[in-house]
Amino acid sequence: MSGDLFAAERVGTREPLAPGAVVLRGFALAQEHAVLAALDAVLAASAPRRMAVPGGRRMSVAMTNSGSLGWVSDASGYRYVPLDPLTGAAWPPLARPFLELAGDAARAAGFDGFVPDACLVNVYEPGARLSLHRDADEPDRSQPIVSVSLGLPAVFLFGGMRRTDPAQPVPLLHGDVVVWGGPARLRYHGVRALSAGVHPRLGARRVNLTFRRAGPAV
Ligand code: MD3
Ligand code: FE
Repeated sequence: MSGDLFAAERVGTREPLAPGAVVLRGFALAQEHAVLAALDAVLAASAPRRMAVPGGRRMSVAMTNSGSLGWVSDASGYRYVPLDPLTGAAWPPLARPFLELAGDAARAAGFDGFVPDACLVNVYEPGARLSLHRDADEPDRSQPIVSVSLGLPAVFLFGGMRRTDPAQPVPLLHGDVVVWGGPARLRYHGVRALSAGVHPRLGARRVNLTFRRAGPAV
């Protein structure tokens, strides 16, 4: 019960991380059920899979996509593609609850008119992590990225413009949304190894949605 009381206190607050980057606590909770239903449809159509990276290893995070473009990685590199290589079909489309949440969060962070064309869905099981990287595969850097955390809690690492810059740990809970753009768009970031646990709706998993504009600038 006390957990719910603390949760109610965080929801609706905003925490600036740096110019261009803000955490909107609990921002996805108002549309939680519609967003989770849309997520279920994506997971059923294009199963999450641990992709290979150049060099041959596989990522510990399983990934899938929604939208007209999806991010993939294999031995030959990273890119956005219109078809799921596993099914040969288009990625499942961006459902209205996804588009509304992404647009509303971007607007709340000061980025009006954000219309994503890609949503990368990251599925973490305990132990899965994302090492420090930048999101630099999108040609239109004027557009922000909107990140939605669902399921088990995680510690996000918010770094600087160089890989070796110190990274600030940011705990992210179910329903938290992070928007980053402008001067923060190319900062290094990562996610610490997920701790064990069970979330009432998502089980022993964390799911992160990142909404992006991956196509050419409009
Ligand atoms: C970047 N996903 O898919 S997004 C990714 O939680 C990715 O799965 C992470 O990085 C995840 O590429 C984290 C959240 C995020 C938050 C704030 C940032 C990324 C940020 C600030 C600056 C740069
Ligand atoms: Fe990233």
